[in-house]
Amino acid sequence: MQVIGKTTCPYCGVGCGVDFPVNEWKEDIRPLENNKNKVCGDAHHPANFGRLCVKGSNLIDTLGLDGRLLHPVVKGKQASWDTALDTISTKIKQVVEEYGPDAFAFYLSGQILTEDYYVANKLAKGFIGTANVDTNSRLCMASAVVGYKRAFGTDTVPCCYEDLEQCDLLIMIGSNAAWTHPVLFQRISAAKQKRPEMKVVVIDPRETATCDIADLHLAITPGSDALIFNTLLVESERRGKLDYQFINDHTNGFKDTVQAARASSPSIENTAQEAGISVNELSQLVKWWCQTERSVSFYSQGVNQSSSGVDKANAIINCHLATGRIGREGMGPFSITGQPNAMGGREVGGLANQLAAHMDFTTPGAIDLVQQFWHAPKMATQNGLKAVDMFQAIEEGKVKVVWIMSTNPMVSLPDTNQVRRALEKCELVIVSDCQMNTDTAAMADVLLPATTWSEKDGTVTNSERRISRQRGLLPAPGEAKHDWWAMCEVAKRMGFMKAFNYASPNEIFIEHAALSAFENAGSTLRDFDIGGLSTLSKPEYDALSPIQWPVTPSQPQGTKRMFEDGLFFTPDRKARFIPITPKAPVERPSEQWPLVLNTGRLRDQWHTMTRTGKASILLNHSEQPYVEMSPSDAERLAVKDKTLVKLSSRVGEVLMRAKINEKQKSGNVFVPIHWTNQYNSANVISSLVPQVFDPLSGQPESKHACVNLEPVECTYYGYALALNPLELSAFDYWSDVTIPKGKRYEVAIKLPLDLSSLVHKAVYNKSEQSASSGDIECLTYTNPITNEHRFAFITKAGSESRLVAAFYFSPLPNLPDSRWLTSLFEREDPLNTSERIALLAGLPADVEDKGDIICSCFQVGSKQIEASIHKGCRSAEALGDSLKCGTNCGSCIPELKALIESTSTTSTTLDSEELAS
Ligand SMILES: Nc1nc2c(c(=O)[nH]1)N[C@H]1C(S)=C(S)[C@@H](COP(=O)(O)OP(=O)(O)OC[C@H]3O[C@@H](n4cnc5c(=O)[nH]c(N)nc54)[C@H](O)[C@@H]3O)O[C@H]1N2
Ligand SMILES: Nc1nc2c(c(=O)[nH]1)N[C@H]1C(S)=C(S)[C@@H](COP(=O)(O)OP(=O)(O)OC[C@H]3O[C@@H](n4cnc5c(=O)[nH]c(N)nc54)[C@H](O)[C@@H]3O)O[C@H]1N2
Ligand code: SF4
Ligand SMILES: [Mo]
Repeated sequence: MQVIGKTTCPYCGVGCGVDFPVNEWKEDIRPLENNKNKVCGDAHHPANFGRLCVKGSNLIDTLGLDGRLLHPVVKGKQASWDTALDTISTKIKQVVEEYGPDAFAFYLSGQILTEDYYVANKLAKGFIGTANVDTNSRLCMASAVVGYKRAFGTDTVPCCYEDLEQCDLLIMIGSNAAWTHPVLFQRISAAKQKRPEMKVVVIDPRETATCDIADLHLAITPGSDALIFNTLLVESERRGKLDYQFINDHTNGFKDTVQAARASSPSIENTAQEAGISVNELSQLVKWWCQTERSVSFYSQGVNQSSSGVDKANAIINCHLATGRIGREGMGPFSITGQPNAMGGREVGGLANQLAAHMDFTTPGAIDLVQQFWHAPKMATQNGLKAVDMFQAIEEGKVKVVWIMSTNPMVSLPDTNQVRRALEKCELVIVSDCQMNTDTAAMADVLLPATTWSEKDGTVTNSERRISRQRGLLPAPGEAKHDWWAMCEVAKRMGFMKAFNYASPNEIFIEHAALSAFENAGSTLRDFDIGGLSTLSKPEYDALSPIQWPVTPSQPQGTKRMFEDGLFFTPDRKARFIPITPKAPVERPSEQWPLVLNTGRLRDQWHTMTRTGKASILLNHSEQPYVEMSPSDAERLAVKDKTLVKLSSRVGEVLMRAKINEKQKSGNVFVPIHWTNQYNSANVISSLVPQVFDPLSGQPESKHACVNLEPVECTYYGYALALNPLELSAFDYWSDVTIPKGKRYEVAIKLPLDLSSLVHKAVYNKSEQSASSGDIECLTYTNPITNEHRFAFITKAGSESRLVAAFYFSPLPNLPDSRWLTSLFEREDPLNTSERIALLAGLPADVEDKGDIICSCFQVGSKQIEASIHKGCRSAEALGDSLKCGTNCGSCIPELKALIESTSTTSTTLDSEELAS
């Protein structure tokens, strides 16, 4: 009988419940290869009701131990936990004594559990005495937090997921939820299919997969969101749609706010022109907004990651307050969270400008209250350093010890060259990670092996305030330990025995819950109150069902929606309007840096790929980084599709492949954020983003940098496949594309080199395990007309020959499909004669070239889909019936629809690169 463990997905803030097949796993053995049991969506979890997206469905493929950090490392050498913990605690004590508590800093993550966060926050703010506790949520949620706090006096998401299904108008601002919150997007799509009268508007400079369900897409000039919402406010007033009762009874500051809105957005015509959209488009949004009571504004990084992100958030919230569309079914300003536990961090107070449990340093009496609760010897008394400031202070030598936990700032902070300089300068860099080789781990003095998803035990809070359990179902591999444990051990070594003597995450959680209710006057002072969970026994905690905070004696089953009573958490309990004067992004295009760089996410990768990069299936959708540009920019700059280009800004430069897309606005380019130096020859896109941030929230403007783009002449494009890792330093560009077995790289070479010596160097430099060159035969093929070159290295042993490595080069970037070659590494039996011949062609005549994989779940490629469309499949459902694509997680449905549209209007072109073998 199969035992199913219930846990929560470790990726996005939707927070889906996951059913995990537990008894397929044995102590220390991970039968990944034989494990046919996939994880499934938990049918009873209120976030997903059984659905999972493609990242969630493939979780098991990311659990292999390859690349896992399995023991502590101190100064490059394997060490015991004792040595590592002593090194850390001794150094923290020393710098704190010598330079004061602010010489220490934690840089945490919205991906640690609430219990981890709580321990870090307590140790730093109550025992070491510094508020230098910041997190990657600064790059993610900080503007949304400040927006809510300015308006409501508290950091509170008023809505719940049902509101997205119940509304009649959904405005999605700077969110590509089809790729970034896929299960929620599917819930929205299903609701819209049921009630086609429900309107969806997408506000995004790019036409994304999310536009698939949009009735209206406003492709605004980047950064012009606040103008649009000021217009909605002005027009709501002009058309008599304001809720004066609500404004009078429950808010302050309306008059100044509407005046500021009138000043910036005097007319629809004016705003349309400034925002780069048509008057008709904007009029349509205004009309729908004015006539639709049940409206939700759903916003994400296109709003937050801006130098005026807080103002954008308040411009949105103002419109909801003015129309009284908050605290009721199907309405409200809904900031969607990115990470699985960014919300938990916010609840704990794990940001440098928060104290604890929804209390700030400036909240009257809060420091004393927390000190009393923690019995804390040394309270921090004022805000600490926010992420970017923290890394600047490290470079300036003010912060001397930094403990980085569950985040990869060498990839994700803006201006990663600055981050490198800072970490090089820092006296002790501690990195807690589950993976050994990350760009940040490479900078560490002490590496601590962390347990990760499926091993960790604790809670996370999703975007609708719902607290769910992540459960430890697998044993910790090697010497990996829980993050909370490592911090408690350091705290104890620093002399704080009693306060950090937790035996389990349950003990930490109930303390956190008790603090939330401590002297909270029945939750009237602070809305974050989970006092109702403060007495959970271990079995109760282990069995905890998903529940939305607040959880109090009066709301023991949790709380779906906030502010239903119109009472906010300001001193007079009224919400505040904030007058907004829209500001343009800081960097302006110039002659030297003429293009606007926008960065964001892809459907199948998670951040810096340390986990999703392990699953070959998840690399099929996008194999390598690219810069997406409009056809007119490409023509003007003489850039051809798939060729190599150089992108540069005032702080860095990268090389990547061009992807020409008519959905990209001209003057704007888009680059995915995921690739790191572990997977690619130096293409970290954040190295181009300068450290510009919102002065109120400290959140970087990661969606708007100014860059130059130029073509890079290449003599050859190609790919390399090998059983063992290749030495690729002689290649100008390479990208590692994970395959089930062996290695595959996409490569490019600028100068004409001797290809034969290049490939021999690549194979022999590093593959000591492989047979010596005497046992390996190199087959070659050159086409003098097309200037294509192919090399296949096979073991010589006659009929037993197997593929060791293969290289394909062409002056053009279109190469034959390598899937068949890749599959040879997975095979048991040796190559037969016709296969040996086919090696140099890339594909035997009887194997189908599927094209780019569109449906990851069923591995269906674009060429198969196009063929079916030509045979008459004219809907996603029809394609699903014939090829199964889109019938599992549904993430590819927007792309299927796009293919139907493009294939139906254009005739297919034959791939000129296909070889007659
Ligand atoms: N597949 C996948 N899903 C993820 C993640 C992942 O790594 N991979 N990460 C998770 C995390 S932590 C986060 S924070 C979320 C982020 O989720 P999203 O915010 O949905 O994702 P992004 O791709 O960062 O950006 C969203 C959109 O903002 C647009 N944008 C850029 N500038 C502007 C502007 O000025 N105005 C407006 N209105 N839009 C603009 C971009 O074109 C982009 O399409 O995703 C979460 N989900
Ligand atoms: N240019 C640009 N930059 C961006 C963004 C953008 O849109 N554009 N988006 C920003 C946003 S919204 C975000 S959220 C960040 C994300 O950026 P990061 O936080 O830097 O990215 P991750 O890859 O999620 O890093 C998580 C790390 O934690 C490790 N890990 C996983 N589980 C555990 C665990 O349980 N314990 C420990 N100790 N480690 C663990 C992983 O292996 C990985 O190394 O990027 C930000 N940077
Ligand atoms: S939508 Fe996908 S990534 Fe997000 S929590 Fe659900 S399964 Fe995980
Ligand atoms: Mo994020």
